[in-house]
Amino acid sequence: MTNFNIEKIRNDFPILNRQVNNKRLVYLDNAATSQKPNAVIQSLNDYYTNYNSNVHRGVHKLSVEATDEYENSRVKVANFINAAPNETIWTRNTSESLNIVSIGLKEKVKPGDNIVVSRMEHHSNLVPWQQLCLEKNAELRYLDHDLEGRIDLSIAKKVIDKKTKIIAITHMSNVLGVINPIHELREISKKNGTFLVLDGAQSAPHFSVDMKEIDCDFFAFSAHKMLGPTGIGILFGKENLLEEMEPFYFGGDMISEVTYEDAKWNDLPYKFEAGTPNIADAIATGYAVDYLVEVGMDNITKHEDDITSYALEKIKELPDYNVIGPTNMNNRGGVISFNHNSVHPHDIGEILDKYGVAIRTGHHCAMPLVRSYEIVAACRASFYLYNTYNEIDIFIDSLKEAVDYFKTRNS
Ligand code: 7TS
Repeated sequence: MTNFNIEKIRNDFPILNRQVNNKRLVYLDNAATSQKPNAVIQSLNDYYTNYNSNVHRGVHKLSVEATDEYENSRVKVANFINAAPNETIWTRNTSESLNIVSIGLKEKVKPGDNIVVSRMEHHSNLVPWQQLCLEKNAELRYLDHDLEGRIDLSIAKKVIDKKTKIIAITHMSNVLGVINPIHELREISKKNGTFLVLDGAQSAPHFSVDMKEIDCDFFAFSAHKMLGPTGIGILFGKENLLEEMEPFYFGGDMISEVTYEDAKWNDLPYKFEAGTPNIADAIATGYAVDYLVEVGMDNITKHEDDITSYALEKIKELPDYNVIGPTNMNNRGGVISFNHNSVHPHDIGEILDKYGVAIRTGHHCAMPLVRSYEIVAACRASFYLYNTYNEIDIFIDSLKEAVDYFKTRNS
């Protein structure tokens, strides 16, 4: 694997040297947010130290520099997903991106229509559609999946019909780790003339996504899950659809002309970017993208597949632990949810923390999904480019220790 040097990569992330409870940090909560390399941290410092200024306004040097960096970063993100810069809108996060789409498509949905989602959506890609259906007296329909999270396409063909206006689905589940069959769903959506909205929060950081190839109408993701800062997200939308859509926020920068009576909207993408944007974090996102491109998305996917497969086999060997989601590597990413038969997920999470191992426990913002497995919470380990086999070994050993701890305590 060219350019994939795990030691070098780890050296680029200062936080990975941190001690937690006198142990070296093993960070396995990447689905929640990723760590940041020096290049991203330094770009924030550089902006505030050397050229902090507002964008699209002044003719002075600092404003020109800030505007150039800000727009250059948009081009980097657009290239990263193979889209045009004017189809690449800065938002706050995936949640905001999806809300903008749901509000923008509101007028397309009439009483009696339906919107189709999967049963594994993060609340960000469920609640906006639920609310839209309630408001419009439309029906929210679900795509069923099997125990491992595989969507049944034969059922999907029946659920999606001519009354379906929107299919909104996660590209990869943040709980099950399953990668959904979006190409097949695109075909079904085309036959029925529906919009396809993808939640790319867990896909864009981990494998290469190409808007032209996927051919979705909208795609939402967050910089903080792909080595970038918090507070900045991206919404891709096809140009003709964004042109048609009404803006969500009104104010500075999103207008081309204002009179006392009315206003005209600015060109794309500015129509959707009211007010002073999150300049520093948008710029830093460009440096995150540079980093991912330099390492190579295919190398990252391969590395994650290798360690996920290793971790999956090890968890499966542990007595009384059960994997929730696919138990093989077909169409799955580096997220593994699991539980123990008798120890509560929060207790496991706390014991792991004593070993410096950070995992997430809870409902993972997918309450209906977690409940459908007749559990209230799950443990989740999620991996990224800087995780190592050695870290997986530490994680697995600490899972054993957690059970031993509770057995001894309760005996
Ligand atoms: N969609 C998916 C699939 C996600 O995993 C998340 C965040 C979001 C949307 C929302 O992203 P945000 O940046 O707007 O918050 N997922 C998680 C998680 O799994 N644990 O913490 C956040």
